[in-house]
Amino acid sequence: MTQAIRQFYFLSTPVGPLGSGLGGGVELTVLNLAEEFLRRGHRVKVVAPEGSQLREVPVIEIAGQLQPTAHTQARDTPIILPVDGVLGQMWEFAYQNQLEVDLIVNFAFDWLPFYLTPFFQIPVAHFVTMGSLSDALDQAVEQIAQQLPGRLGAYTQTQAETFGLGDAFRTLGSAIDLEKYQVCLSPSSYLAWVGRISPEKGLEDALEAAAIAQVPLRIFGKLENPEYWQRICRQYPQAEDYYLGFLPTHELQQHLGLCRALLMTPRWVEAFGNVAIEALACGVPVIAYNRGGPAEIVQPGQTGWLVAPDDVGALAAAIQAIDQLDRQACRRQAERDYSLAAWGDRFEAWFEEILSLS
Ligand code: HBI
Repeated sequence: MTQAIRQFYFLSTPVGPLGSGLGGGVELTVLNLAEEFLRRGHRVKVVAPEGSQLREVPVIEIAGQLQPTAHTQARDTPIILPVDGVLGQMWEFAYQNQLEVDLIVNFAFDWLPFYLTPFFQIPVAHFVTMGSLSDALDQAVEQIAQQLPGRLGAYTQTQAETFGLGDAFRTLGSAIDLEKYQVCLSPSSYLAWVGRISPEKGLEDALEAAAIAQVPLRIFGKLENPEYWQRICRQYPQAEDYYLGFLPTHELQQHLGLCRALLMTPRWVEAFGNVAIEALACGVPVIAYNRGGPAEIVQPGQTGWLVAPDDVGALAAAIQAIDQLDRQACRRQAERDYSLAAWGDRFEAWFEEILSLS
């Protein structure tokens, strides 16, 4: 059945311009979904802070003060709306122009878009990009779950469960452009760890497990927290030599493909964990704590191992059992579950369901 052509506004995160990296994983999500929907013939415009770049995706740039990031605040933080903040300006634009589109999709992890939803004539869908972080947002999400069922989307079930709202969320997973990743079936001797170098990502556990297993490690990622990195290097002097920097996808996937396995050691509930599917796309199995998004991605004994969270000894034992895993099966799983086409179908079905109810 040919899909109806629809018109969308995608309202991006207010914490930074798209392309700046400040928006983390949600930048990739907005870019990939907009490109996939344009490929399908839909009309998409991304509303985002000024300075946003999105290749050939139409962007409506909005001026205003950037929104403070939610993931560094306490649970009981009051709602913050800076004077002339970009978040308010983005939603003012959406409200004034709502009749131009069939559906508005929110990608901001902020209170305002949820609060405003019932006042719009046009339906607003919310793709929630992190687990529960604040009481204010939890309440706003719960309001939507009760008043407008079907309007909430998330990456994974474990992420959705942090809100304690039963099956109020539709889980959409994530995707990557598989053509950018080549399979490597003959790895070298080292393991990989990929991610922002920041406490919640648990890099020291990967270093400890690699030391116990006596296997070298390669570290890739943004040096987000320098004082934390200094602490790591004092505790594990070899970390300096292991660190290869924050690489663009093309170079990262070349290094990643040469790894025997990727170690994922998240301390928090990782909403998804795109690095896991990047590794699988290169034929690299994933050894991860059984927590958050990676726990829904890894197929134990096939494409990786899941171990008890924070159990470094169990990580080391899993490293000894890498050879039981199948690198071809890793690539096959990426193609089956994490292609842009499969992911685009899931979003299209979600949006059609909302539009059929509106
Ligand atoms: N904080 N206030 C706020 N709003 C966001 O949209 C937001 C954030 N922190 C992090 C973030 N988005 C993204 O990096 C994650 O959603 C992936």
